[in-house]
Amino acid sequence: METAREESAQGSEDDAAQEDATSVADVSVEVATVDATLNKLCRRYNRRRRRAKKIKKKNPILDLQNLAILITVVVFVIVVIMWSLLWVFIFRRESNSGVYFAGMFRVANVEFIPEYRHADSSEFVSMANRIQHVITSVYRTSSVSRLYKQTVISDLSNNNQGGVLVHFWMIFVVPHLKGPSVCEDCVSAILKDSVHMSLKNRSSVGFLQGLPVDIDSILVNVALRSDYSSTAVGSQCVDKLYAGVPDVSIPLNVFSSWGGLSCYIKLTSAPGSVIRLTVKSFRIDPSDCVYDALTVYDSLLPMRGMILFRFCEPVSAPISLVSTSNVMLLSFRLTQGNKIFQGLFQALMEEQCMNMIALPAGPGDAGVITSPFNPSLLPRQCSCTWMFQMPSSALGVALRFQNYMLKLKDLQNCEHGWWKVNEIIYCGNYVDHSTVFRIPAQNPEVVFRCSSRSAAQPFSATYSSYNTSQPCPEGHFLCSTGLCVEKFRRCDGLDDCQDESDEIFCSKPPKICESSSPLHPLYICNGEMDCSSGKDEINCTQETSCSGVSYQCGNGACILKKNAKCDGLPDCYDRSDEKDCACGNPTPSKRVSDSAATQQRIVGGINALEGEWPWQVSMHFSGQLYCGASALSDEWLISAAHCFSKERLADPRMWMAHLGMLNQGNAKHVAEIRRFVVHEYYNARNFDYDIALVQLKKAWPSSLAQYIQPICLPAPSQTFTEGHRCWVTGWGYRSEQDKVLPTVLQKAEVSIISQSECKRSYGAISPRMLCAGVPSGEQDACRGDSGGPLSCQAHSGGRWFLTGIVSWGSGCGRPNLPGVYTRVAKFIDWIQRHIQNL
Ligand code: 4AZ
Repeated sequence: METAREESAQGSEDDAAQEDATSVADVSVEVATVDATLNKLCRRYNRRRRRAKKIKKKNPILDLQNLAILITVVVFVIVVIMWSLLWVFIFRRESNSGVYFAGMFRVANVEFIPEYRHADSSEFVSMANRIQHVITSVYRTSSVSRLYKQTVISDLSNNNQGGVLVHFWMIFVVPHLKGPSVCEDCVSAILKDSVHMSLKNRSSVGFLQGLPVDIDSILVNVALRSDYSSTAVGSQCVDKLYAGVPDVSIPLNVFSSWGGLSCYIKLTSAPGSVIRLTVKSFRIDPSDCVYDALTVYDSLLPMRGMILFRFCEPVSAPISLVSTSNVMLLSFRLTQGNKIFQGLFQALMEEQCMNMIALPAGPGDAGVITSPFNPSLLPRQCSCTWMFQMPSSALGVALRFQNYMLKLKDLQNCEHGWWKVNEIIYCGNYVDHSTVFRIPAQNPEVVFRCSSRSAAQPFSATYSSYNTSQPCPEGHFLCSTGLCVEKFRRCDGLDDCQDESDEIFCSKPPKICESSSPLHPLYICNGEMDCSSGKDEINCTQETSCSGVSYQCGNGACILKKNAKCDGLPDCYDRSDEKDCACGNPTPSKRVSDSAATQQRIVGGINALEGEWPWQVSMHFSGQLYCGASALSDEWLISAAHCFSKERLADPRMWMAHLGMLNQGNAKHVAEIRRFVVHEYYNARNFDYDIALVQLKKAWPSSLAQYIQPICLPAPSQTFTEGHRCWVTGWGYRSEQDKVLPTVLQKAEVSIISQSECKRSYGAISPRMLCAGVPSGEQDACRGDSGGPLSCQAHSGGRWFLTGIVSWGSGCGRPNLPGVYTRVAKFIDWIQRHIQNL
């Protein structure tokens, strides 16, 4: 076919060549008659066209080919045109994106005039122009000059340190590829360097083209374009309020008619004062600040480094917080709905926190020291000094804190307060119990500095004198928390010291069953027959005084039976112990072959069976398994705080919960997350309070009850004595060196380890922690299992309880280094405070 076409094309070319030769001869002969020649040429041209047509008719393939070429050319041209248009109008525009910075600095030696408060006054405009000009010339002569676009002065306010505080926006236009060249640190450094070069006489004020700028006050933060446009001059949603007279309350109310918008209120107060904001009530949908939020800034622009506090949950009891200087910004983000904020603000004169305290010699509390502005939240920056004077050198000062504890400072920074007590440095930390800090000196000086990034819980401490040679009264034991407890409480099975220091290294209490003296409380009604006569397990439903080892019924009465909850027997008079027990009872699954069930896997684990752990959840961050969790209800999961506490991990939109799953990727239900409730005392250094609740956006459908089921929460009194066997489950690594996660859910059997033994292994074990493992270490949890359950049954066939949450450990599967779990029984009140109707 192809050869035939080539041949015919060759033939026609020869004919044409022949004709051309003839025509040249013809023209040369008949040169006289032009008309005739033209006629002849026309005839010849027509003849040639007819012949060409004949050839084309003869060859339709050639026709198609030309058409194809034509179409290709047309399409190509269209694509080129469209691509050019796209590049010109979209990519070119997008590849030059704006980068926005919010900044502030103090202009010293300039007197503030009230007209500066109004952006439309000529005084503001003239001052703003001057500052704008200075900033512009700094950046126009810097390494980022080509990217710098403009500076907009947003606010001029009077400042407690004197001069004028300037808040400004800076805009850079950056081609995508050059993005990093306008990093926050670089932009900030350019301004600081310029001031630094002009510093004189060891002062912090440098002169930028005659403008006296305080280098210590410079702060530049990258910000959102939307923040710029919504706070810009002329925005509909910015309100400015001023408190000129101290202690006068000015009401602040925001209603849902603002719904769906980002609105701002800028507060300023007279120089020398600070601002106290009181939130009386705030009605929003709790959503981890994703949808509704009030963010309070210690500045007049939304600067990340100046966040004082974020309200992401509804507020019903008043909370107040205090700014560091005389400015504050409230940024409301409210979605549609009935959202209401009610509060007030007032100017307060700055406190000089310097106290001389002379203590009387007698016993008992002599007074109270508090954090500045208590009960307002602890400010971001503050300093207080207390100088105590004791009447005798034999006496020292005892400070009894409510929810706070001082610990010797180590290499790390203090996050919740920095203390200097007689030249020794301590860090403050929040705890959920009281502590006593003793200073064995006659005239100690105690200095406190706030050191948190945002406002924190306030503290107070009662002070009293104590005898330095005998801190506790006669017959008392000194706990590591500084508390004094009666000696007979040592080793009684109850955590009287709040840090178990009265319960560690106790010899195992003897089981004296025959004597008339009472049996150790550990053995009474713990569900195990400790005396052959069974006397330790009789009359367990009889009411007793309430304590940490008794079960509290719904009506408030307490019974001796420790594990009364959901054990199938109504023990409480009001039968409340058997209420809400639709949990921890997996539907029996078909038995799998023994070979599958005994296949050795991770740190002694084996494949779990379908439906065996229906509360097990796999938490995926950015599409990857990151942690485990357990279902508590159709809307709430429970996991470890460390899974969600870092900034990057705290965004619920990045997470998905996979429920009713045995093999990764085969979840019966995948749920979006509404919010995380991370324990407020979670300590990232030692993993104390490592617990978090996870609220799903939507409840999982009840039709999946066969595959997804909640686990039972233990009662606060629940005890599983050492050696009790439980199971840890998860899709975490199978060894420390493992690089591949298992597909099938793994389960490993581990034994509860006594707190004393756990402390022997690790030292710093808090009462909120629990160890479980096997001496060889062969069965253990590992990376990826965190947040998942340690499930325990009181007896075979009984319901399963969430005794622990996988938290930490030294490596995985190491001998005598068991897994450390969050002790869930310690958090029942906390869980119930956040999940009503559980
Ligand atoms: C972890 O990194 C982790 N062997 C969890 C548990 C254990 C160790 C590490 C316990 O998530």
